[in-house]
Amino acid sequence: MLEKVVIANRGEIALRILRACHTLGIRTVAVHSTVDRNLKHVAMADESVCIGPAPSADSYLNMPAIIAAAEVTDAQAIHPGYGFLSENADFAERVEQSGFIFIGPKPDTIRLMGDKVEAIRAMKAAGVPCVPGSGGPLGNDAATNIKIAREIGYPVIIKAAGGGGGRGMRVVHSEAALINAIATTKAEAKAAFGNDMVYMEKFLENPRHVEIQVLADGQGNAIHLGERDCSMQRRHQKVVEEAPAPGITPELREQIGKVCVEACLRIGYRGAGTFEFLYQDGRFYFIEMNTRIQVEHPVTEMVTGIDLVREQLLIAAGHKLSIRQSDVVLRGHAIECRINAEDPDTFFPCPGLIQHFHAPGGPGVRVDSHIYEGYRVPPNYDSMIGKLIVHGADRAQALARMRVALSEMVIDGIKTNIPLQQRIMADGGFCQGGQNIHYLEKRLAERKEKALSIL
Ligand code: MV4
Repeated sequence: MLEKVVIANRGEIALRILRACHTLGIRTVAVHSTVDRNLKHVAMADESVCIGPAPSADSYLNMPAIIAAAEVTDAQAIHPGYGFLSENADFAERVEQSGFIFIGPKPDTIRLMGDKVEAIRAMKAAGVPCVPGSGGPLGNDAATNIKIAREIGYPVIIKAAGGGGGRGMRVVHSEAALINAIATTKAEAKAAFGNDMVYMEKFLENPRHVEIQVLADGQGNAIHLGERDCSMQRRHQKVVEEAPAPGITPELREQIGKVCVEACLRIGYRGAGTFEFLYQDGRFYFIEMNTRIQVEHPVTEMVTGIDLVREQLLIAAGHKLSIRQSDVVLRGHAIECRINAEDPDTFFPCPGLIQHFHAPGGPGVRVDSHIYEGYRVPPNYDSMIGKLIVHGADRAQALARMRVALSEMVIDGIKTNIPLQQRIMADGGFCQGGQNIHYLEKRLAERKEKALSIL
């Protein structure tokens, strides 16, 4: 087993990784910025190293500082968590070149998935269903691009190869707007990612975001752990996630899961991974693969009983997968509400001092959070301060448990989005299940309209 792991992240996921390490008897090194000395996991870690000032660019994105921390503490491996350097192929490569284990896929796999054009090409070749599209980068010939769009059929979407997660995309509804849209998307992509490569897909108008969790050991074994529905989002930020996805039959799950497992084996995937699909009219369309542990991984853990971070650590230590596909049994339903330090109406971030904190509890209730009374949420990072996850025998029970848990949860001193989550858990459309990616934003716009007409 690994002996000592550097946790190259902060907040709730750093604490989550620390718990998985300690459960396996692995010692931990917390690396943190100056404003993060008071993080909960820093106090709990066996050792800690300050790696730089508050700005992420100088601390959590500071590759030499993180690798130096592994060197001075004589650690063996580095867990990147999510965000920050978690999907940076150059970082993974430098970690390996420095003699440490990067807890994640091989650098080349991360690089492949970071190039969305190449990722789609590889997945298509591996038999994964993709959105009808250009099947490669767009060239500079207008006539050719017009022809490609006509064949796909409008509306189309232009996406940056270096983008992902909603960055660098533009929907085009007519031929009149196509050439300009391609030029603008290319210019923006060049500025944002230093790469002006773009591709074209059919724009799906009302899809759901359904993603498949996989685990692979890079030694010829791979399994899938079913799907999550992450359609409840605002501005490409997920707000609520659940597993399983409402309406996905066991047959459909088995079919798409098998396809993902085959693709993992084909590309020699190692570690935890997520295949992101758009799901519309009963069909799955691959859009991207995430090569990290994801924020929403707990809903999969709750319905499968599998500790995904533990599995990441075991795979990194060179173990073969000990779970067979037939061991994976989905039980009940899980829902996750992201808890953000933000105004529930304006979504404006609200950092500050937490004066009182009461965590909810009871059967099937899980709180993944690093906050405590007296903790000050710094203004320098993402506003997510925790996740409330519930499990129930079915969706109705999970919903009921979430409503009670949200009503029990007290976070005083700062504004949080708990009131927003309470409204979502009471919303007719959400309670029905299976809403598409535009649902939340539509409901929020309606609410804003109503408020304006009253005042
Ligand atoms: C799309 C799409 C419709 N059609 N691709 C946004 C995030 C990035 N991962 C891909 N995204 C989309 N790609 C085609 N061909 C709609 C979106 C999209 C979206 C996807 C998932 C979750 C939320 C979304 C919100 C707006 C647009």
